[in-house]
Amino acid sequence: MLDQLKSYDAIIIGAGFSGLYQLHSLRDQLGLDTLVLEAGSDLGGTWFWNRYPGARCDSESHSYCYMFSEEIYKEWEWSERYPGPTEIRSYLNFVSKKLDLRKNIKFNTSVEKAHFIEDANQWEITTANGLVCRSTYLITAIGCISSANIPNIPGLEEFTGDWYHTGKWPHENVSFKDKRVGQIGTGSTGIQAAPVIAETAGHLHVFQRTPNYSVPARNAPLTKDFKEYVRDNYEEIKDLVQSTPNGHPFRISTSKVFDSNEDERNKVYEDAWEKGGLQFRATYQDLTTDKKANDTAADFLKSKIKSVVRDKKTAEALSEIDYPYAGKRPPIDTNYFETFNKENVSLVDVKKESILKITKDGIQTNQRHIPLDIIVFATGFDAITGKFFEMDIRGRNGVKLTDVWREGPKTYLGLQTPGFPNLFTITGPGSPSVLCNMPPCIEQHVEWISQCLEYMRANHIDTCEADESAATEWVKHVNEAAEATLLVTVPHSWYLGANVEGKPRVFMPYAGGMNRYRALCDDVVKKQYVGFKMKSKSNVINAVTPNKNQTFDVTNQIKTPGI
Ligand code: NA7
Repeated sequence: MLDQLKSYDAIIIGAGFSGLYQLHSLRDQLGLDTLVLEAGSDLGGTWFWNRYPGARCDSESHSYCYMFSEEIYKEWEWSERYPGPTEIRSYLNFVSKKLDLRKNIKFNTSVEKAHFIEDANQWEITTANGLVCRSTYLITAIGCISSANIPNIPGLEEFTGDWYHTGKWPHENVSFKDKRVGQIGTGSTGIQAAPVIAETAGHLHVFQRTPNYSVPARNAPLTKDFKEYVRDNYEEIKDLVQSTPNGHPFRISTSKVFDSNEDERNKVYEDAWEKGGLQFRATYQDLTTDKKANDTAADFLKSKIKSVVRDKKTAEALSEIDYPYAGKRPPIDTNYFETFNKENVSLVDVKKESILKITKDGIQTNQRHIPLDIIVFATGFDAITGKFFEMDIRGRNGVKLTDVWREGPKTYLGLQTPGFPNLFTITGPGSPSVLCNMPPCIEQHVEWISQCLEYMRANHIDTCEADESAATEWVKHVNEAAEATLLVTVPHSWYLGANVEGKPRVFMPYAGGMNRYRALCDDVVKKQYVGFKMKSKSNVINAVTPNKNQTFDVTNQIKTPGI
């Protein structure tokens, strides 16, 4: 209770990639009195919670890191092509030590309420452990996939075995040795987890509702040469990740699928398959916008599944995919399809054999009872907005964020919501976020927010708040950008909120590309924060409403989605 009603310049919620950099930026570059509140007992954000078997980042390590400091970039050496949670946490600890960040972070401190107090022009934050404090600026750094989605399957409370959600994995070792394990879910997480669980489980039943495409990750230790390349080419790598639509360290091809004949195409796909990773979707520029073009990649990937999986029925169930490749988040894997050739692994095709309930010792389908010792829910997240809704956030006049976002998140640039002054949302809905490699998105948002606060302080501005009409225009544009792609054609995608019962079906991330988005945000700054209301005391200093031509002139460039 030491901090009862203590006031800070800025409070940041979350100590993952975004919270840590935002802290450094506000405290060390702007000199603001800044506090970070973190629910976990240590830093790491996503990587604090996601410790499930096989967990690994799908972005390549040399781009899944901060680039704001050349010194930090060069001092750290990644060991593998794709880093796992332990290495990422070590990296974040290294950064935190170097910048002395821990002293401004309160761990085990989960924010329950954040209310804007109009008279004081401050946010009042209340935490689950009884802390109440205030700040002028409130910045959410809560991640996009941090609210676990545990499906409402009847009977879970009767299950006498152990069960886990991958996104809230215990910190102590979970042994699958000789156990009968049921894994529900075959998204990016399930596809990573199954091969590792199968290594020791007595039997693994993978419950699949929707089959998924996957490309081999081809993870490997980084060679000495590659490490040298990374150290020697900091500027070049940084320019690359900041200039691509998806924030990854590779360019999307400028060729279109039907510029090549079938043999040439198959060679391109084969090479990409061998190379592995998310680069597969960069093989042609129209893969994510043209269904016919996409079909060629989809057919190639389906044929790969059939060539790997020996049991015909299983291969059929794994490859009967009725949506475009990369229409949902495209997973990458290490021996996922090969795992189904193991004696101790079987696929339960939930489309044909539906789950009726969980019993005290297993899962009852419409055809049989499957006895289980452990259930693993790899069932994803209430993505992007879920974590916001776990908190009671109220803006002007006590208006609740849940009410403003009831029909879908309403933001301007994913950075602010009208009616919520001085609340900034790093990688918030309406920004590229999950369609991109996260660290470059985070850095762009952190730097934009810091620049905005610097501007406010230099100009004696007390509040910055998204203009209602700017937010309306932006939401329209977010939809427009998504509709130019195949992403909106997949009805069961979590980008659309379709995985959570009762969630509005609205495409949440910005699909116009990170490079495009960065330019738009820079343009807003150049135009003196057009679309944001900047107020000093009661005087409006700047309330420029964007006009479409001025701000969102993107029509011929939005067909470059991040994913
Ligand atoms: P995802 O991609 O949302 O995958 C969740 C999986 O769980 C998916 O296969 C779902 O099937 C399945 N699911 C969800 N509810 C059920 C029920 N009730 N019954 C059967 N199957 C179910 O989450 P991930 O954790 O894999 O990945 C999230 C992100 O984390 C990922 O994109 C990376 O950015 C990292 P569905 O497809 O909905 O039919």
